[in-house]
Amino acid sequence: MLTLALSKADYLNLAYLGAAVLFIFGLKLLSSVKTAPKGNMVSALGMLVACVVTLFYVTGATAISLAWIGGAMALGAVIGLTLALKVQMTGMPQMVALLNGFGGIASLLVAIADYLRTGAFDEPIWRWDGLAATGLAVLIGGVTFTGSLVAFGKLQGLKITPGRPIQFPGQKAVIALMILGCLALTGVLIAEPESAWAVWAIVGVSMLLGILLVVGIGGADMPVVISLLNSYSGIAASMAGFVLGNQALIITGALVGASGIILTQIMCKAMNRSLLNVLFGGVGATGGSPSAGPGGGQTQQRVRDMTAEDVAIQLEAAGLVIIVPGYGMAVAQAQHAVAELGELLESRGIAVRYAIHPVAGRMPGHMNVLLAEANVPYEALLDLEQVNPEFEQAGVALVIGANDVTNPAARHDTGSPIYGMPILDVDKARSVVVIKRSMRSGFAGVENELYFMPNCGMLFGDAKAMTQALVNAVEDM
Ligand code: TAP
Repeated sequence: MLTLALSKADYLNLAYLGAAVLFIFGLKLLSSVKTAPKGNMVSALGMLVACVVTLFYVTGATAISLAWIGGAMALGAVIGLTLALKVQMTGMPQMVALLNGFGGIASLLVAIADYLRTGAFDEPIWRWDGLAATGLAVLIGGVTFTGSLVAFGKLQGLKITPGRPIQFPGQKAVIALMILGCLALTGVLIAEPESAWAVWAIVGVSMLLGILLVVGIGGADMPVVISLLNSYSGIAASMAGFVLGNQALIITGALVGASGIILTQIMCKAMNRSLLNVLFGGVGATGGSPSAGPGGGQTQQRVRDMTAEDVAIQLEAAGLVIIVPGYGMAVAQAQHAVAELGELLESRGIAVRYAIHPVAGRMPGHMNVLLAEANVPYEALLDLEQVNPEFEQAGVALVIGANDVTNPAARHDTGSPIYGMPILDVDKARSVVVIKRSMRSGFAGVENELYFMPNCGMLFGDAKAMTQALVNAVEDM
């Protein structure tokens, strides 16, 4: 009779395999808006399984280890929960940037701790592959940590990290040399494992490298950077998994690394950026057009002011209205008023579509989530490629709190930081109406030439109040 005797390590690996299956299944569910919450829960269950078995099988679960690890987990959970509950949806990219950064520094610390622990034995047993993984975990973890902090600062609008790309001649060569230097230091570590100085040198160079890689990228390209750093944090975790010989960490890190790089590729395509340029920290450069100053703007050109009643007349006369939501709609929480206006126009026989730019707002899918919350039918949401040919048939393109994603300068102004980014062709509609509060610029910090076009009118005010005013004006007609 065949008997199956499983060792403790077999049970551990089986549990890790189960966790990995849950992660993959969770990722699959995350790919659709409807199943995403379930995907989150399934992945979280996988993480719980991985944590519990690691705690009880790997650490040996002595009272002391449980107290230390449990205490650290409880502290981390309280901080994480507080941040997650407090963060506004518009602040999600900053939150994700911080989480990536913490992931990177955690991998770096794990790798260093394991290196120092091994070195403390009387006769340390070094393995070349463990040392290689140590060097790479420190390199990628360090880059992820400081790079994410710079990305956080840019997204948060901190003065110390200006949104414009900061570049200097030979920057890419310096970056390439720093990467090669870290790899050479890893080689030194493999050849002479006692050279702790090499580890500390990789820490220093990688942290500087993280800063250089991200300061060279313009604020408008931060969505690409965040997904790239997310991928890096996964690769760093995977390397830390090799250092510890922990299969769960290797698999989880690889999944994060792979899905992050796929998302980066998708974002690069959406922003018309080359992945290589993003990897080497040089995108959105060349100075940029003058930014409109707060409350007024620097331009001497005049814009056309409109009232809600003027706009209502145009809406009533349009066969097709395309609504273009952006960050301002999210800030004003105007999505319900927008949905109400859409329904009202539809009830008057006017076709309504919603144009969704892939980076409108401040996170991937931001506009989809908000409009779904307001029960806008999913079929009415058209992405960039679908909607752009429709603008020529539209009577009105109603831009609600969107700015950069509608700026025609992206098509021709080679000096603009958004040059090359695909935009929504709102200027091709018969009439464009823009709801915003002032002439202030959008996230990229550049003036929008759309506002000075002859077919464009401005309805100045808060997105929610103005959309509500439009609902009232259309109802009164
Ligand atoms: P933005 O270009 O950021 O412009 C938003 C506009 O909304 C601003 O010009 C602002 O003008 C207006 N606004 C703010 N609060 C408002 C309110 N309460 N009522 C009415 N208007 C208001 O937005 P966008 O067109 O959605 O483009 C997104 C930008 O963010 C892109 O540059 C993108 O690269 C970047 N970004 C995107 C992401 C992702 S993944 N989506 C992540 C990070 C960065 P006033 O101040 O004059 O009102």
